[in-house]
Amino acid sequence: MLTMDDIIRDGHPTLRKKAEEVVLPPSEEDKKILTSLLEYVINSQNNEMAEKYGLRPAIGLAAPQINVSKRMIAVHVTGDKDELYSYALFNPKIISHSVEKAYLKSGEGCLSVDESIPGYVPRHARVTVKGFNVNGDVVKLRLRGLPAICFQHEIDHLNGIMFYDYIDKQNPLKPIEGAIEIDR
Ligand code: K3U
Ligand code: NI
Repeated sequence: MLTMDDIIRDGHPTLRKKAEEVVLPPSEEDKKILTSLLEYVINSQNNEMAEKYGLRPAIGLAAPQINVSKRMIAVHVTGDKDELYSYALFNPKIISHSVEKAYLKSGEGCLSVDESIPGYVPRHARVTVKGFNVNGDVVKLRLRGLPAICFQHEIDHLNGIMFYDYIDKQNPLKPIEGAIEIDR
């Protein structure tokens, strides 16, 4: 079971590398890693587990954050209508996105960043993500709202990108023209 001791922190070179594609069908080892990412995220949202093991709550996690430079992510988050998006994917890819932008009103956080960094993070409002589940079956998802933001945050980790890279350094709370504000 993963804990915060397994999470590498900002400044570690793995967080800035482009992660390698996972060879499919996946090895048993890669399946275990993928499953452990989703298990962390689910456990972190369970108050008893989070307290017992000191897990910082999260809605997503990417393999580079546990110092595995391979293209694997997990997301466990609810959408606007309380529908659950619970996915662990190999080789996730944004295959199309809206021109329209969106951002979280409260900004973003990251398990690999210990301090809070205020500022708006411009994202695509809607994305279509294609990836492969633990069995190697193709999965295609059309996303908006917080789930869309979360998948983009996690896929960025596979490309060595951190959320704060997008924050306007002069004016972190500069309005993002024409963007949807997500208040969650
Ligand atoms: O955003 C977080 C959250 C936790 C519990 C309930 C509601 C929100 C915590 S930070 C988080 O989940 C990161 C995790 C990371 F860095 F390891 F990937 C992912 C994230 C995705 C999108 C927006 C903000 C944070
Ligand atoms: Ni993160």
